[in-house]
Amino acid sequence: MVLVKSLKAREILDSRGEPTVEVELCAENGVFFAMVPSGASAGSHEALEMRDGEKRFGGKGVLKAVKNVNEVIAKKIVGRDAGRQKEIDEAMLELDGTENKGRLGANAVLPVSIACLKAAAAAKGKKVFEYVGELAGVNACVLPVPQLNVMNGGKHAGQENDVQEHMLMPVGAKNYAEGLRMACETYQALKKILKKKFGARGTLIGDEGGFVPPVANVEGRLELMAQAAREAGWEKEVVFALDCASTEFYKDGVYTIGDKRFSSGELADYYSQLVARFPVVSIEDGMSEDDWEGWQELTRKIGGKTQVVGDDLLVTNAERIKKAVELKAVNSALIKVNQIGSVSETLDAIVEARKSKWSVVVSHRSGETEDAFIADLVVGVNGGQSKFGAPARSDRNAKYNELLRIEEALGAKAKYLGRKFRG
Ligand code: 2PG
Ligand code: MG
Repeated sequence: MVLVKSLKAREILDSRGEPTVEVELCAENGVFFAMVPSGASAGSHEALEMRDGEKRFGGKGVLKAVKNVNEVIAKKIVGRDAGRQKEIDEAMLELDGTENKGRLGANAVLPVSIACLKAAAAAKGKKVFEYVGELAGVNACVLPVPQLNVMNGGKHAGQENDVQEHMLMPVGAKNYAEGLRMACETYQALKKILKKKFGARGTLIGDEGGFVPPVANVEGRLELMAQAAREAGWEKEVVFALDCASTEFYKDGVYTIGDKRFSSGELADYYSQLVARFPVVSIEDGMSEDDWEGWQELTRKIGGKTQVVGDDLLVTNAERIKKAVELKAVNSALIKVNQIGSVSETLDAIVEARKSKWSVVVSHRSGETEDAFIADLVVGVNGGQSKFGAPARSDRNAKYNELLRIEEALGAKAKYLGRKFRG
């Protein structure tokens, strides 16, 4: 039992210099903080991120969400046992009373939910990942195979009709720390190649710390990544993943990448060619958020060998995951805590995905903070894969570094799935 003594929210900045919510929770055993991330290529089925819409911060202030924590949520949560995660989350859901947290804002509910979890973990003398494991009913010991976004495109790089993320996965490593080193060495080799080829313009970076060189097409970017892996000496150890974020380049039944236009079927064929030509083992958001038939076709065509990950399609929502299971639309779920807005509902989504033996990828947002909770979450649920951006900028490295600490704490118990990253 650990009583919440007080709850206070404030407006802070995220990695893009835009406002977000931080909660400071005072419990009997100390003070605990939680911060909310924010997406740029957000799906339309996500829980509501409440923005003020007033002049300050170009409409992006979050003082309404802050007020909702301080004046509405605090009344309901102060005096409760932070160790009763489900009850805390349900109380907030009831208070909100909408389908999408439209009254309070997911950015008000989520940090309270996470701060309670941190307080409860500390009260039990557990590390956060261990306590997540207890909540999820698993023996938390699996370090994720990271997907590291080393080349940014699309909305994260100020470009239109473009694939968003080009990622490295160090599947040939024997543990997480070694995998991180392989990825970093490849990232640094890529930086050298880009500098040589394009000068200083080649190593500018996007929102998630990946490079944004003047290479407009996916094939060109993957070739450069392959060259970097070769030069770093990790050609055999490193494979690739893409997040196309295709909702951003879909309109009226047509997908447009650069100057090429595709129907869903043609796009699925294009991805088939890509995975045949490059060591691409995972494709996220290959189809748009409501193009269920496109998703089915894609999974039929490449899902046997390739991980087909739903992000904007599923929005960490157990109900949408159930529908995707029924329709055989994907074989993997991306998990983002702020898409659904509470710890309990995030765990429900993971349980739903696991029932069908899908793989699970725990993900950051393009707008992040120094809060490393998602590193604890991915190990806590034995997620097996993470997506935390490039190994650059402290908003991303806060997570990578937390995973190093967790692997060290687990010692001989730590597992790394490597080539069996899909579980
Ligand atoms: C995504 C995310 C994170 P955003 O599409 O998977 O990489 O981007 O947070 O902008 O939605
Ligand atoms: Mg995505």
